Amino acid sequence: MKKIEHMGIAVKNIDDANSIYEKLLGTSSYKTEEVLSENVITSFFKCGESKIELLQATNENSAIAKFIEKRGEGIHHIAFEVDDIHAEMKRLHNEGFVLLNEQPKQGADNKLICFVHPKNTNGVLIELCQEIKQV
Ligand code: CMX
Repeated sequence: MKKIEHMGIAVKNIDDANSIYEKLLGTSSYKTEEVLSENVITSFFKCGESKIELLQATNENSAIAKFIEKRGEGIHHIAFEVDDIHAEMKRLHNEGFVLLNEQPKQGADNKLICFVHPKNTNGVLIELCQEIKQV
């Protein structure tokens, strides 16, 4: 794992949350993106080498909607940047972690991603992400 790439924060309203995080971080969101496969709208802020990702559900089937219903708004996941997501997935699987997808999938912000179930990571949802290199 190279570094914490971003922290994901589940929010009820992305516009309201954008205003709060713009004030907090002293900078504007550099990207807003809907991820259809995850049923979310995301907004990204740069903070030094790391990022903050705000996540709003687009429908009730979204993991974000379920999370907010159960636990309220707050930190939803920590994402670690990796060089080789296939190798890291294999390593974590062999270590006994439960991966939530068998193959990496396309996530927001030009990344291949894979989630690790929070039940084996002390209650924290972990994301692996690898930058998709443009050829
Ligand atoms: N962090 C910590 N715990 C979480 C969690 C999270 N983000 N989401 C759910 N949980 C906990 C719940 O509180 C619940 O705990 P208890 O059993 O103690 O009550 C348990 O996990 C099961 O919760 P659930 O509501 O029944 O949810 P599911 O089991 O259906 O799904 C999870 C949980 C993590 C498997 C699912 O949310 C998932 O697949 N997440 C990965 C995908 C995702 O989060 N996508 C949205 C973000 C996409 C992006 O970043 O672009």
